[in-house]
Amino acid sequence: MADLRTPWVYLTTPIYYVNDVPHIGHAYTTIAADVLARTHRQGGAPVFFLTGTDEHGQKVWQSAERHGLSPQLYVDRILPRFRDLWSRLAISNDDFVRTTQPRHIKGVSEVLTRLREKGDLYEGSYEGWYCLPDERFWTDKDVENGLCPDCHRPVERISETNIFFRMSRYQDWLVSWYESHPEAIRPESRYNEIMGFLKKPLSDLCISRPKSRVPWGIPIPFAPDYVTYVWFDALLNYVTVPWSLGATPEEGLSRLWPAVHIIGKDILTTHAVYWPILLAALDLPPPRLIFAHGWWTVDGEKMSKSRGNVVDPGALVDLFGADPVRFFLLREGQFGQDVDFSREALINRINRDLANDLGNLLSRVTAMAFRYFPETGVARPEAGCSPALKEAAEALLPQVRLRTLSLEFHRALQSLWEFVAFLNRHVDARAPWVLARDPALREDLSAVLYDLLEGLRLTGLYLAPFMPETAGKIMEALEVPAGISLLSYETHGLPGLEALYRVRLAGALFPKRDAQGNPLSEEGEKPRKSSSPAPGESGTAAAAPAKDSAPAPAVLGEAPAPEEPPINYADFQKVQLKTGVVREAVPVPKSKKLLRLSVDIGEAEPRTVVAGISGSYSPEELVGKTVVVVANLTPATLMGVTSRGMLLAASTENGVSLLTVDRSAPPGSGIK
Ligand code: ME8
Repeated sequence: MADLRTPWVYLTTPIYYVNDVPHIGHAYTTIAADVLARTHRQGGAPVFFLTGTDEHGQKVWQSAERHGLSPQLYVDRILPRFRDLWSRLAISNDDFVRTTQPRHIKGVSEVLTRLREKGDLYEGSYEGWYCLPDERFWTDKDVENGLCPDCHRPVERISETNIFFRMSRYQDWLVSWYESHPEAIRPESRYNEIMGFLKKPLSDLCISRPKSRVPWGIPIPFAPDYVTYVWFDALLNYVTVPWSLGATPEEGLSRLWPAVHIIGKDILTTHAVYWPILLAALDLPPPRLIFAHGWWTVDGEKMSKSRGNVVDPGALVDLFGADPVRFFLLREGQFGQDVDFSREALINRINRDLANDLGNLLSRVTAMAFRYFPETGVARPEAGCSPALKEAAEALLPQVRLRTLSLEFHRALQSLWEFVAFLNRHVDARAPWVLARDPALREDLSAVLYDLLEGLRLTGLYLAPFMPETAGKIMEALEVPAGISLLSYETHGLPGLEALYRVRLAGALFPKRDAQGNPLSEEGEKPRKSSSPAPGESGTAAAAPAKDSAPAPAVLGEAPAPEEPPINYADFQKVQLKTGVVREAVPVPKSKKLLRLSVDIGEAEPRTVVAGISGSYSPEELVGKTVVVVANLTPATLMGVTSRGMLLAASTENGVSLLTVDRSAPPGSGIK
């Protein structure tokens, strides 16, 4: 076989059936491919990213019938739902294939002719079971209790003459190819699944359907009574498009081939068995990589129309915007494993990761730069950025890219958020507002702000493939020349690159959301009036209650409920409040909410404090933070750890927000 390997990155998604509208599963695959495409482009590689729609076959034909439309009119009407969604989700595909396009039909006819000439097709009669939803045949030994072994829906008995592709001929070749290329199917569990499947003898593939039964398909040039089987037609899109791009098919393909196919686990067999065999029959090398990701369920259940729980990505974009949806889908689960969707999880991610960690950072830092250096801007110090920033950037940011390139999207985002946490700690630890009070410390103040602005620029650069619009807004606030997607890691990834920052004030990047997902006004972010948080909420005073999930104690500082008598000042003085600095934070084993903190409150040894805040804070972001501790509370043992203090925090609809001090105060300062 010709070796057609090139530096091009050719990326594909499945082409989706247009018998229904798109849902989050479709969006998931397409967003993942988009992030990969954008990351390659920022790395300087030429990319061809293809997605599209699968428009033939019995399912589409039957949907059209149900709607009283011709199949062509029907698919033309559904198509904009996909196209519009991709444009609203900022999908940067280079081409969009429809299997009803003349270029694709021409390519499929060409393949059929070539295979026939090669002797890989034959006419045979078939009697067996047929699964309509999967559009595939099964033998007696496959079918149990009249159900499809794949989707478990009823199968029909069918007997007909058809055209077959000699797939079995290539089985030994495929097995030995996979044996020497175990990296060709990812994750590894899917590779093992296919190797297991290939232990059984392969049947030949029936690639036609009689027109009398399925009239909606690509005609077979040498068999006028038949149309092409929809899967055979669909798989070929990955070559018919590049074929159509060159002066000759070979020239068009030779730039791009072989492709990286990102698919869901449901269509692994067609892609990892039928497809490479079809390619081999066409004398083309197998795909570079087939990555089969996991399945989205909704609140723990399969997504289906009959359950009425299909999540519409368009509605999510309407409410939350494209970037939060893109971020959530790739951050929430491991690509390759199944993931569960819940609105609550989405809102938590928006409030915590996006609004608190990233949005607040940008608005705080730009506000300070704007306020303290309105005339001159923040210039790069002579020595460049600090070694601390350099070290954090060099340790974490290349991981973002490497992990994305190996399709470990959630880990890539974890690394990026570790960098954001580092920047937040830098703000707390260097307290620019304290430096700003002393004119002698002006240079220090400028250097700290420069670090933070550079950190934000680098965050924007590495965030761009995941959240292009947000990255653009960050760059706009920093007044870095626009065109973020054109910025490359190589030339723009160095910490200390920008000479001067004249920032603009950044508005809130992400408004916080209430439980329904509606944006919260400042008002809405005030603590609720109830004096005891709902069960399961982390609670306001952050010392954990006796059990992990029990309600937390009442909120300190809230107005007492009317029936409670007021306390006098002497009562209040009984509570010993002190500032503390968190030195260490680790999860309490087997607990969902508890963190074990080591808090320096100015005593000989730091105190161990157990706090039910892990739903709202990650351990890393706590280290270095100044907190307010109730120091004279009777010790309590929680999940086997004795807590000698309690942290104060405000309770919001979406978790807790720790109390801290407005200006720096040494550990152990008294609070009145
Ligand atoms: O199978 N979770 O099209 P299709 C995650 N036309 N991903 C999901 C998902 C879910 N719950 N549901 C769907 C077809 N997907 C054929 C493909 S390719 C030559 C022909 C995604 O509209 C996932 O990528 O049923 C899955 O493989 C694809 O949508 C199936 O889309």
